[in-house]
Amino acid sequence: MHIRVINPNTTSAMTDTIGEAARGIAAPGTRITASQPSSGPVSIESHFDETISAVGVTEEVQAGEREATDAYIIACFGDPGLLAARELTRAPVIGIAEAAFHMATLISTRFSIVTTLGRTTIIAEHLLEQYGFRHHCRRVRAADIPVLDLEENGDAALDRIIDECRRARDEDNIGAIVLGCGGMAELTDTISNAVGLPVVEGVTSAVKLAEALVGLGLGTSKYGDLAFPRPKTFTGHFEHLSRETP
Ligand code: 2AL
Repeated sequence: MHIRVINPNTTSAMTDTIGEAARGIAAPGTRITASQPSSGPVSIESHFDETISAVGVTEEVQAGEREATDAYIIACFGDPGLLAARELTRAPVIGIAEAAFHMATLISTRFSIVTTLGRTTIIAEHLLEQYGFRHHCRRVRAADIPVLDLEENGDAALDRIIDECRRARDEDNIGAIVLGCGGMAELTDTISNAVGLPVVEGVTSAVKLAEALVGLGLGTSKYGDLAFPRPKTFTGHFEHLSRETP
């Protein structure tokens, strides 16, 4: 089984972290390719960053389609480009936010999310609404760290995340914590040990869900809205995406 894990930002150190976390949890027969767009933001912490990064995500899926790829993971907590990516392949495509939400509801009645910057909490809140998980989540919290601090100031970032997770444990009446950034992929055990609650992380959750879907023979439905996009003309910067109408 070959899973392509796409880091939607262009920081290769974070792509490496994500790839290592995915390989660390994958079943023996699973091969992980970790990739990132060639262009785009170095971190994703705004609506603008998300929109631009989604184009890169679709390009990475198209690259995956040129080789044998059994499943895709979008390893940013806003799941940028998720539905567009699903239109481009028959393989399953899993976002790390939706993966973590599903896993957390299987082991707890209520969870809180601990993410990076305060301004990104609205992105997680929108996804909770969109995916139907709003009533499972007590609170979306921020450790108030820029995404790249996870790579550049790892120890200080970890301390702030643990502090916020302890506040969530003590104040939110929850059973589990969801980590809200792809760059937190390797912190699960450390945080769980420090906080004493189950900690759910999206990259590792998505790998296990992808393996389950592929094992079940399930891929993205090509009926209805997730069918391949209709061929059409694209102009200007996106002209290369044009396809002839059959
Ligand atoms: C993210 C993420 O997972 N990767 C990134 O660059 N930005 N989202 C977040 N809330 O920190």
